[in-house]
Amino acid sequence: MFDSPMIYFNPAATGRALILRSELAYNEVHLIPRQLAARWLIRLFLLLLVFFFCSGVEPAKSEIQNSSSLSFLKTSKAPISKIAIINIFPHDPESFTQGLVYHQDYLYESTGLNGKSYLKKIEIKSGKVIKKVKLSDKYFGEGMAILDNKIYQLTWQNQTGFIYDILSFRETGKFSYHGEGWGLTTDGKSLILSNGTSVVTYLNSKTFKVIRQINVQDGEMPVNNLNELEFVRGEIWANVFMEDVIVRFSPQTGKVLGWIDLSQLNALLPQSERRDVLNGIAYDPEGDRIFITGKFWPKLFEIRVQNQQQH
Ligand SMILES: [Ca+2]
Repeated sequence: MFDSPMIYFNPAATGRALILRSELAYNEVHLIPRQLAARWLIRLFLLLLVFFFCSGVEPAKSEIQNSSSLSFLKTSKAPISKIAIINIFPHDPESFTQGLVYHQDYLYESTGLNGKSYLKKIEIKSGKVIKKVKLSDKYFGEGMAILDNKIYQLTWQNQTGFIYDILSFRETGKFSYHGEGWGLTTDGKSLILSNGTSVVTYLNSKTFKVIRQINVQDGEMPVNNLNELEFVRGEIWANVFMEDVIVRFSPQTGKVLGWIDLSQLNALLPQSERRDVLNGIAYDPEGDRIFITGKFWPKLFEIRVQNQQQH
């Protein structure tokens, strides 16, 4: 039987705890050093256990950490591009960014985490939120797209999407889809959805029926963990979850056309554990601008993709 440190955290058991504590003090002076050391090791283990469970409130997607190396690109035959940074704008460090879209001078952002999921309209230069809607706590916001003056927003595991009027942010409908929702974009006709695998699904934007699916492959290698999406100059771009890269692929075949290495942004971001992964691509077709951010990032980057480097 252990003298669990948890007993001291229970206010309802204060009296009992005091008795236990005095028994504990008595026992400690009568224990031989080896027993005492074992007991303190057990307590340390329990404390670490408590700390582990208390800190484990992030969703599964952000719990999985790995070394964000680009080593998997070494086997790729597709070209890899570096970036140039054109501008840096403020971004809300409380935003767990899941979807980012540019539309008529503003950015629109969907954020995740239960109880912290929003749809926001944002002024680019200041980062100021012009309009926002909060999702019910049971929903974990995911990717979003704008089509025909409607905003479509996915949720992670609820298999429920929301439709909003772009001007009023009034919810005008819901839709369902199979499996998880991660990223969302549009080619101007269909909704295009990722689900964390290498498969991208085209949905009819009226009936929400599956039109077709493509498998994103670099040669023979499927590209898994496809996350936030953006339709850019006739290509689809996707954040690869937990990697500092964007993959560019054909909307018709899923064939990888190239990679964009964003690892240089790391040096410009806070080196704190809270800052999460790269996620968020928005394209301004009128100005040919590309905006990039990440989960809990305090900055939004306007970038230009530089000439492709061959292996
Ligand atoms: Ca996007």
